Amino acid sequence: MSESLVLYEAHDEHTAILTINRPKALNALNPAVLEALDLLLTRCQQEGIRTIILTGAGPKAFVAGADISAMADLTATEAEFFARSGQAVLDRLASYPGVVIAAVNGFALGGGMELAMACDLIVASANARFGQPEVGLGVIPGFGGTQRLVRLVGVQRARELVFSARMIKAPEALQLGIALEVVEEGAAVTRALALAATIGGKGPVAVRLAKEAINSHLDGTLAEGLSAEARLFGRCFKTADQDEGMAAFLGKRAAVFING
Ligand code: DAK
Repeated sequence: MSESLVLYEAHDEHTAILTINRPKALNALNPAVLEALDLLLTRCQQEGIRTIILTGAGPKAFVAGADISAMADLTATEAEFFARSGQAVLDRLASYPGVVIAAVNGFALGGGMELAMACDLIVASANARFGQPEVGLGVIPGFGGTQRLVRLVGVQRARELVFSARMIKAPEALQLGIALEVVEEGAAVTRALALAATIGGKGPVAVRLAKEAINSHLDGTLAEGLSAEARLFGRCFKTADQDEGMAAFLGKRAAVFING
């Protein structure tokens, strides 16, 4: 059997590292990789994984884009299907009931940048390179790049990056708000694990509901977002974690959350 296209490593009971594993093709995304990722997201959910760290195999690339050789001969109908199935996997990442951190360890181009932007947080190594080169190939970003990039950097800068297909280095990605942090080369996964540990000490239900509330801002108006926030805030008060978190504060002790 061929080696797995996406590797699964349980770092601890609640944290998994998923590694896109096609280093010879700079981890380019083809339908089989997307399917493998989709299956592993199901596994993560079934196993109660609260934080997923997504990275690329090898020192050179996170993901250098959709696989150009797999895309070159697509018909318009097949291309639309490919785009929709890619978007579906990225939507699963974006709405995963837990935190997803992209550890970008090199090129994150095209579909690779879109994959990173579908994650909740992006930690970039100093050698990370981001870009949406699609117009140079005669296509547009197809995995949500025209939408998520606008939300991260604003309309005008997104236009400039997409129209010019300009590749940017880690410091600019940090300055534009694409990367949350830049760490030294090779240290992105380690830093992501540290973030996972910090988040893991908080109320897991509250973190999930906070993600849902923040995402609802992205999908609608401010009024809709505030309404969702109020609803989800109310839901917290049905949880044992809320009782525990507040009792622990008042009792001047550390909270022990049960994720319920
Ligand atoms: N696809 C397939 N193979 C790729 C690849 C890619 N995206 N990127 C790199 N590779 C392969 C190279 O072909 C090479 O393979 P061999 O020749 O060794 O067999 C190997 O990885 C190493 O790459 P290089 O030799 O080129 O390495 P360099 O260091 O010289 O250059 C590079 C690294 C990242 C600058 C360069 O490889 C490069 O420019 N790669 C292409 C980057 C790119 O254009 N990415 C965007 C792809 S387009 C849509 C859905 C989705 C999308 C669009 C539409 N719909 C269906 C509508 C998304 C599109 C994209 O992501």
